[in-house]
Amino acid sequence: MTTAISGALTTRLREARSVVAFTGAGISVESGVPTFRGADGIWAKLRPEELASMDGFLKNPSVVWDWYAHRKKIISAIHPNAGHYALVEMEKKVPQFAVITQNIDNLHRRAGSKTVFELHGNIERNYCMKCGKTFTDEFVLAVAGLPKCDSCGGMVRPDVVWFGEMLPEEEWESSVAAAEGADLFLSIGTSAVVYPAASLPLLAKRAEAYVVEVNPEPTPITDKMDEFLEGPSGEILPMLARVMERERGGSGAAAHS
Ligand code: BV8
Ligand code: ZN
Repeated sequence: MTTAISGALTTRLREARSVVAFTGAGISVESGVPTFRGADGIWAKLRPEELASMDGFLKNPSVVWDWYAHRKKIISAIHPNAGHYALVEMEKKVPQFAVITQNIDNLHRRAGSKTVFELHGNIERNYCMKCGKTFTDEFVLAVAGLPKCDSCGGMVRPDVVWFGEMLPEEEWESSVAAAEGADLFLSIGTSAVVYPAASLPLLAKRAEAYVVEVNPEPTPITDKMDEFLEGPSGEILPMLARVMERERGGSGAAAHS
């Protein structure tokens, strides 16, 4: 694991007024959430892109629902980890801080992050595809078989973005603005292969942010980063938060005023 960080990063941790943390499945691994490409069980034979798509749902609604019910149960039984909490600490010290996540596991909010842009939705929300009525997990997990809307009989689906579907406009616009305004951009635990989300680190780089990747393995964007911190986010992010605390002399949030 990388332990040393550059002077340039130390300076940004001390002086950055706008910081973005862009996260993928890797930040939740140490909480026990399998990565997206690490699907286990009966679903391992199907490509995630097949399961997480309208075609896949219409072709095999019960297979797709069982996959989401399985993931809902895993996620409701686990907790945020030190990586999530380190971002909460950093948010308290920086005037403008945003978490942009591809994760649907709601762990950033559960850790206490305030500004969170969910690009691909949230697995704890569900809605009727015909009338749009929303449903809790209690409702959808209580019914045997496929959950149906109790007012129009329509099919209920998780409120996540499937492949081939547009991202929620407001979340996307806010994420682009945050990336373009960042002094420091952290790309954490993502393989950076799913678009348009994967374009954000490069967008920030073009807008002259200092871009840093945190991952135990290199990714397709590593060679375009200013710095690569090799290791698990649950260890590296607390280290960065400590450096920020030390460099900012324990001063509380200069901003948020
Ligand atoms: C769209 C929600 C407009 C559902 C998800 C341009 C080029 C090529 C293809 C496209 C393109 N534009 C659009 C496409 C198509 C497609 C796409 O990108 N396909 C890919 C596969 C090539 N994009 C779309 O369809 C998007 N919509 O473009 O609409 C449109 C419409 C019609 C036609 C054209 C365009 C919608 C994409 C959103 C899909 N929904 N999730 C659900 O979760 O069920 S995507 C899902 O997969 C996640 O949200 C995430 O985005 C992605 C998984 O990636 P990661 O999170 O990075 O996870 P992964 O497992 O891959 O990697 C984990 C990483 O963690 C690894 O690097 C590992 O080393 C690291 N790691 C492991 N342990 C740790 C760690 N890191 C730190 N600490 C550790 N301990
Ligand atoms: Zn309905």
